Amino acid sequence: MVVVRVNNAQDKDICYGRGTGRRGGDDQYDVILVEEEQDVRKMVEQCHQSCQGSQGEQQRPQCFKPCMQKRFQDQGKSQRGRDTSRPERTRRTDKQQQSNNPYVFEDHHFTARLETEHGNVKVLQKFTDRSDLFQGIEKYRVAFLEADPQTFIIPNHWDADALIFVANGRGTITLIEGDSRQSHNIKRGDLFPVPAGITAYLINRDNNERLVLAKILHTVSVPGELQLFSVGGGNAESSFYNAFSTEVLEAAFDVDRDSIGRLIGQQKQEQEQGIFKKATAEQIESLTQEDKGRKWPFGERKEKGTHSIYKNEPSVANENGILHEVDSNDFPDLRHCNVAFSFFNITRGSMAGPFYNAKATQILMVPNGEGRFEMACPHLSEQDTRGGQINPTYEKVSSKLRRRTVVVVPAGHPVVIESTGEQNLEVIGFGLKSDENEWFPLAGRDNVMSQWEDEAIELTFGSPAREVQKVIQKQNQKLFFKSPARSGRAFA
Ligand SMILES: [Cu+2]
Repeated sequence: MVVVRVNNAQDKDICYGRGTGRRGGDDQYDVILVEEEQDVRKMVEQCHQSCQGSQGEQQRPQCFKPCMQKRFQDQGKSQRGRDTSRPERTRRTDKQQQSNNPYVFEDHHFTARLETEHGNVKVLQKFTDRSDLFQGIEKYRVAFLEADPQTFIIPNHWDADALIFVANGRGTITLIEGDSRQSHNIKRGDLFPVPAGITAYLINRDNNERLVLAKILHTVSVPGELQLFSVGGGNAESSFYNAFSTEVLEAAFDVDRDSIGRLIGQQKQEQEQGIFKKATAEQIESLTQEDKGRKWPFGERKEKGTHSIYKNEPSVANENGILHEVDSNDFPDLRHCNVAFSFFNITRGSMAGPFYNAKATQILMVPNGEGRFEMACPHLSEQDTRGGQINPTYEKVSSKLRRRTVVVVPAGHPVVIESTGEQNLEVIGFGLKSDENEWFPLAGRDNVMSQWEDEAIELTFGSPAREVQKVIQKQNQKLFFKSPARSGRAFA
């Protein structure tokens, strides 16, 4: 899944007598070496710290060098003393791999917050638990909700503002705000916000299809910590009312103890437990009539609406794919959560990009299909400092994509998404921290180089402009292209 280049990073290490003989220049990819590289990086960090300051290496070599030598010796001892049989090594390597590709999240990075026979809510781990690179998006969480046909999800609220995309199925969402109640029918392709603290209930009104919602949540209480508040649906333990003394509840509701039992913990035996409940056709019929709630009397309240991504023309559409985008100009509710939305439908055997996002860190979520992605990341690579020059280098981050894979693409990072399965690849993109994100293609029509003057091209690439132009202008599709396999080439 992960590829890590170690050649440049090793140069420094060789100075301290632990080189592997692989000096820079030979494009070596080797996972085992990553382990050593990580150890060395950690030691360098520790020695910088204990020698006071990141310039310790240059400014205080008398401190830094002995510090490193000592740590190498210590590590050598601890490694000799340790059982270095294969399982241990493999496990560590997996961990190192993970830390070297913090951008991809799979099924096992989700935790079920709610799971019953008729549905589940799965929340992705906190971004900053994975890597410090995600400090900028610390407050955001990602979740999927799935509900069986004809299922009611009991009223609840979260301590987070949610932006929700209907990835599959159709349903009805009802929001309660003070004395106003609004119901909206929702279907595949709809986007809608549910503000923090607003009580909402949801119904899958389809007879056959599962309702699948992809959510981005912006926490408003403890940064990145997400909590659900529920009346429990008849089982006492999972009701927040249950945390209060019965006497308090008796006084608050002005009823006796038995009556309080109806709110918590007096569920009929035959009724199922949990937050997902099967509903009858009549109940669904009644719950799914849109906007039958009492209207806000002053007429100035802003409707918390829904927006279909298919309402406007796609931003890009050709035989290789379709891109739908929604920003706060199309759907003003997005301004509150400061999120731009994209939906890629990539034709089988095609790909999107390379492109990059100007301002948004994009959370890609796969609701359907299979594929792979590649991204260029300067964070994971070392500067190339050979020959007295200092230049940036870029690590290739890549992974397979399948249903529920989540990928973080930080702002500015060039990325390619390829559809490799038997069906189209669908990718949801939540663009965080920018409700009006722009993206720029790096190949094909309108690519960033297409506006450059000839002199700029010649100075940049060192070849005659007309020859470079042939390369820049050859592809005339925009954003979506045939993938390497279909156009007869394979990925290296
Ligand atoms: Cu990066």
